[in-house]
Amino acid sequence: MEARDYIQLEEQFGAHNYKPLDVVLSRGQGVWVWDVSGTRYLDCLSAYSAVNQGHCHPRILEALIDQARRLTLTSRAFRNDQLGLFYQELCELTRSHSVLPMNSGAEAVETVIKTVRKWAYQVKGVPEDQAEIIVCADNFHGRTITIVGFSTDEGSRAGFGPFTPGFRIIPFGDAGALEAAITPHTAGFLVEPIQGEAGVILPPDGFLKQAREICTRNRVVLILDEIQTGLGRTGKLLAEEHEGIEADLSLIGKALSGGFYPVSAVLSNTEVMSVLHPGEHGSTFGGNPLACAVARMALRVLREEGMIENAARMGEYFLAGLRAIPSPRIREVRGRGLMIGLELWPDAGGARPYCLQLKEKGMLCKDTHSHTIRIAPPLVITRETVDWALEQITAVLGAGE
Ligand code: IF1
Repeated sequence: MEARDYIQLEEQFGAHNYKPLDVVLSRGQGVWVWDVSGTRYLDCLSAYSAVNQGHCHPRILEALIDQARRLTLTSRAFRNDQLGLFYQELCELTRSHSVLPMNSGAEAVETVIKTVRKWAYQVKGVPEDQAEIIVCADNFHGRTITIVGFSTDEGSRAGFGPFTPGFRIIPFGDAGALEAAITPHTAGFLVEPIQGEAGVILPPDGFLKQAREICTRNRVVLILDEIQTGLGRTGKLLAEEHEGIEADLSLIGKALSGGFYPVSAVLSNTEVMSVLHPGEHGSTFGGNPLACAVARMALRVLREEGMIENAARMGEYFLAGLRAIPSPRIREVRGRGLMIGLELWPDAGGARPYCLQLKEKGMLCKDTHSHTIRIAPPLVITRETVDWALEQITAVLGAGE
């Protein structure tokens, strides 16, 4: 079969909730992926930071196969020999007090919404059904009805109402607005340390530290959504480390499995999660032995193979290289570690045409919010490969033409 045959099947039988580039991938290894015709591409999306460890990491693959031969799913009606070890290793690594394992990132977000609401009623004394959670404009936290209900992106929410009440929206990065939005009913503040989908938007320096102080002073649970920024992407294990703070609850997912399996988790370093009692929350696959075995190895290779430090070094090098490209099209280069956004001037005609040109040069990038090209390769990228990528980007976006 040719690429067009696979595309035709997708178009004929699939829901049309995506408009992907017409590249049909069949193999991945490290930072590289190959399409069905054998053409090689540098993956500059990493499945939105789910493949931080590189495609098909051999040690994670081995852990997957080994566990899959023994036991994949027990339900939480019974215990298994991987869950406790996963809890212990994850808590030690993130200095967390406890963990609640789920599957998708959105499920982790929904879990934290339920948890902080219950904490507000049972511990903070907020009147029943009056809890409020503050979120930021231009957020992206997933695709469930509750989550898109507090999105400010019309494309994510139009036609899906009615929505879940109990959310207040403030401008991203505005500590004064956060303070002003807090009421006696405020349960939590949910925020991405860097807004990924919004176009790799960094908050003003010190914002997270201010948010930490404001939340502590007002007894508001600080929840950091690190599903995309976490697990080495920004050059630290968790992005919160750049500001030397600790969230009350942190959400991780995506690279928690190195791209092999849906695994997410709510990390708690306070008593907040103790409001949950047996039978009040869960999921069929949450905390299954296969997920835990894969996640344990995904976390292990991240540390043992120096991927977090490499992300910091290569990110700094990549950002400097991008900022040195003489280009009338590039408005701003933003990012931290290997979470990079290349914003183009509106008159450049949008980011997607350049993503198509980069694809012809052997690089797979994704545009976001029309004018920004995301650059987020697996954290194992080498300096030579970054140099090669900079050459392609210069050829497509540089001062020529
Ligand atoms: C799609 C976007 C990124 C996330 C943060 C929670 C979730 C995500 C910070 C939910 C998921 C994914 C969803 C995926 C594309 C991708 C995405 F473009 F949609 F917005 F990364 F920016 N918090 N992001 O980034 O996790 O339920 O997906 O496991 O919907 O196509 P999930």
